[in-house]
Amino acid sequence: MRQVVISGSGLFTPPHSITNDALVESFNAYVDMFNGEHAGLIEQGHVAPLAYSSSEFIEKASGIKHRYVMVKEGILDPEVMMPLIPERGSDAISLQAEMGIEAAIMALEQAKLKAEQIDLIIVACAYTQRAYPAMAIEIQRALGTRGYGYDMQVACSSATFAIAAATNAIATGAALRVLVINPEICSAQVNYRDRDSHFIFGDVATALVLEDQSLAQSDNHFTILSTRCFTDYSNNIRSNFGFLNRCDPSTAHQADKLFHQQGRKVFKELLPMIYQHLDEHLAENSLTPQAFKRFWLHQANINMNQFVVKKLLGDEVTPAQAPVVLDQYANTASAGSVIAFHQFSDDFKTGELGLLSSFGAGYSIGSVILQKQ
Ligand code: CO8
Repeated sequence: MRQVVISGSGLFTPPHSITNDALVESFNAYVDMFNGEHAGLIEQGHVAPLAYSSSEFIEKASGIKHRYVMVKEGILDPEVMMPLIPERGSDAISLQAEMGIEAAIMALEQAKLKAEQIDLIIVACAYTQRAYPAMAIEIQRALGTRGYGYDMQVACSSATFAIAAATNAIATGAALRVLVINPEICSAQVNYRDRDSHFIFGDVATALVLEDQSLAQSDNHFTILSTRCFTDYSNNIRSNFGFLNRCDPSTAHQADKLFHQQGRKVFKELLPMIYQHLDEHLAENSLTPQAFKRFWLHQANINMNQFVVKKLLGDEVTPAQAPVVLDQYANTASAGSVIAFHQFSDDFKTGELGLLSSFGAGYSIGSVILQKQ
């Protein structure tokens, strides 16, 4: 079996920035508007009044301070509350492909590779902007890579599941060099009128180059020692968006087509699954948590991550052991742990171990054990 390495990573940060305060101000303006318009029904007890959001709550409950978005127009307008993204013609490059390409170019540069040396692209993210043709194939054409490409969706675990798929493809010889790209346009899926979730997500794109170690042209890489994937069905994080929506016009535009979740339940149910998954993955590889220099964890909630690292390492955990990027980027679905890897992996010395892990809707959990070469 071929040894597989990660030899490059890339990060594309969208141009627009939204602080918690700006988001809360627009949400609260929407609340005033809604409560004003429904004052009579609220007074009669037929409609429940909406409550204000607050930056203090958001930061305390999630650790999020800020997010980036591809298009800001509309999001903060209480009459609109969604990004207004004009549709592009079929011959123009898609928005999501454009984001992915930016990250991919950076990852290729780091790996010292040209696009034509790649023979598989996997676009892995929570949502693709169309069903077909695959975003990966559009990116393949735009970059000039060889071979084939496909899209896959496993919500927040898309990146780790794609790393597992790419590792298997290289190990078995189906491909020699793979680009895994995670272009996340979360802002299109957010219900900015929902107090429980209006603050959670941001947009971003990340990319990784994986290749057969014997072919690697950069000596700065991480060997993939092992990957592990787990799923267990749950409705607690869900979006019902899809082609079937138009087949029932009476419900086609209801809020369930956007992201919604039972955040508390997710927290309680997912944490034990994450502990068990990571325990088993480490045990299978005869490793203890203490053997790891760093945990590049999924970036959904800072409190959740602290539970995970404390369970693994005890109370004495330094920020460098589990870096946080969600304060700036918010939850970026599959890309969060890859952003953390991209920003916090330069200080590794030969032989040091790191663990990249994601968890979220499905439920799904993925983990990848990496060793610096
Ligand atoms: N402002 C002020 N107060 C608020 C707000 C707000 N915005 N929202 C809720 N509150 C209030 C509630 O009303 C409640 O009040 P009370 O106690 O009086 O009832 C109180 O604050 C506490 O509410 P919660 O119990 O809901 O608050 P939590 O402490 O649980 O925090 C979180 C909420 C942050 C959502 C938290 O539960 C969480 O992060 N859970 C983990 C969820 C998670 O990790 N989900 C993964 C989602 S991502 C994923 O899987 C990818 C999906 C695909 C990508 C989609 C892209 C868009």
